[in-house]
Parts: sequence; structure tokens; C-alpha cells
Amino acid sequence: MILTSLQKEQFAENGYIILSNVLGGERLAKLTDECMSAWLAEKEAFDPEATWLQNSLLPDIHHRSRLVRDYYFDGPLVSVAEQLVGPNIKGATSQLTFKLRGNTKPFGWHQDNGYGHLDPATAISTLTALDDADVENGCLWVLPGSHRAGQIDVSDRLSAEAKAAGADLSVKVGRESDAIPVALRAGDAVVLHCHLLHRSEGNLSTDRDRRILFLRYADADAVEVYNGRQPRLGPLLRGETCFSEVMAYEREFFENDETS
Ligand SMILES: O=C(O)CCC(=O)C(=O)O
Repeated sequence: MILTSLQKEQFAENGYIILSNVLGGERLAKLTDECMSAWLAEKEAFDPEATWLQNSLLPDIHHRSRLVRDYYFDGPLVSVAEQLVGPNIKGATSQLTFKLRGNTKPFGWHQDNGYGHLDPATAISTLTALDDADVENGCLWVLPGSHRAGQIDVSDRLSAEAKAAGADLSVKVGRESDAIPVALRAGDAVVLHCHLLHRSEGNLSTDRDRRILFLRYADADAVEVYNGRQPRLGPLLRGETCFSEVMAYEREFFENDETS
């Protein structure tokens, strides 16, 4: 997928772009089915007392779905990452963020580089909609241009205990009225700069789920600032890396991929 110069300018200016029809047809339907099966096998029903991690997140979905793995490792978003991040790319996160009907909990304003501070701060998050998403069923809201202010310090909330308890790293924003909802059709994706402030409301629809496949891509040499600057481990997808542990990471998926 080749970005136009306008799309690259919009990404630089606003901190996000929307890509239409990244996935579609039978491929989208089958991938959604694989994700839903993984979700139902592992997750409990929504509990208003539970954390976001418990209610709304299933990590490492590429370990559980062959179609997600293909899309994460070699789909159109990898080429988008090369154009926005650079020639050396690793996968930094794969997860489902599902707000099924009845999951009414919002997720406050945050930067993805707050939850996982990587250096260089060039990582992108891609959120592919598996359902149509709009204000009623809990689509994302963004604060255009907010990425240009850089990293917000949330390090006081980053202890291991706080993280294990699903720390809330949300922040207050000054110009909430500038926020805009990002409505997506199923198969569209929104790409976020790692400093862009975004949030979502709960799913207030009674008959529509809001399922997102969340994939994060980073420079292949990116390190975890919150973790003694250890290299972020993730599959090397394009180019090269100076870290042998990244080079070796999940090689089994490339060399002998028989799981489904
Ligand atoms: O899925 C959502 O509603 C919000 C997800 C999100 O913003 C994130 O995971 O960074």
C-alpha cells in the first residue's frame, strides 16, 4: 500500500490517517472469525468492576490466529510502517481490543508511547476495524495535532506493581472540544503516531459489537525506556536490527509456520 504525499503530510500534521478498505471480503470475515473464536475461548463476559485489560484486551493474537499473523507480518500495514517509520521494522504489539455490546467502560485520553515508551518515538499503532465503528458503539476519538507536543511524563505511574494492576495512564487534556471521532467501516484502519492523544467511549449500542485488531510497529532497534532501555522484543519484519535477540525473535513463525 503506497501512501500519497498528502497522506504523509496529514500524518505529520495531524498525527493520524485513515486508510480505507485495508481488509475486505472473505479475508476480513475469516480473520474476524478467528479472532472471535480466540476471544470466546479466553475471555469472560464484561464485568463493570474489572479492568480494561480484563474486559477489553487479548494480547498476542498473532500467536492464536494464522490470518492475523499473515496480516501483521506481511500485510499492507507493514508497508505503511516502512513509509512512516523507516526501512527497519519490527512488530511491537498485536492484540485485540474488543468492546462487545454491553461493554460500557470508556478508555481515557492517552498516548500509546505512555503505555509502552519506546525510543525512538516513531512507532505507529494501527487499529483495523473488524466492525463498523461509530460514536454509539465506542469508536476512537483523537485530538488532531496533539502528537506535536511530544511525550507526556507518566513515569510516576509506571511501577511494575502498577502495571500489573492495569495502571491507568490516562491524562487530562486542555482542549477536549477539538477532539473528533474516528468513524470507520469494517476493514478500514486508522494509523496513529505514538504521541497522538486518543480515547474511546464505552459501547452504548445494544446490538452492535466494536471489535478492533490493534497492531503496533516500531523501528527495529527501538528500546523500552521504562525497562532499562532493553530492546523491545518483536518479530523483525523488514530490514535489519543491531539486536541479535530481535533478529532471533519468533523465527519459528517464519521458518516453520504450521500452526493455524
Ligand atoms: O480500543 C479502544 O477503545 C481503545 C484502544 C486504545 O486506544 C489503545 O489500545 O491504545
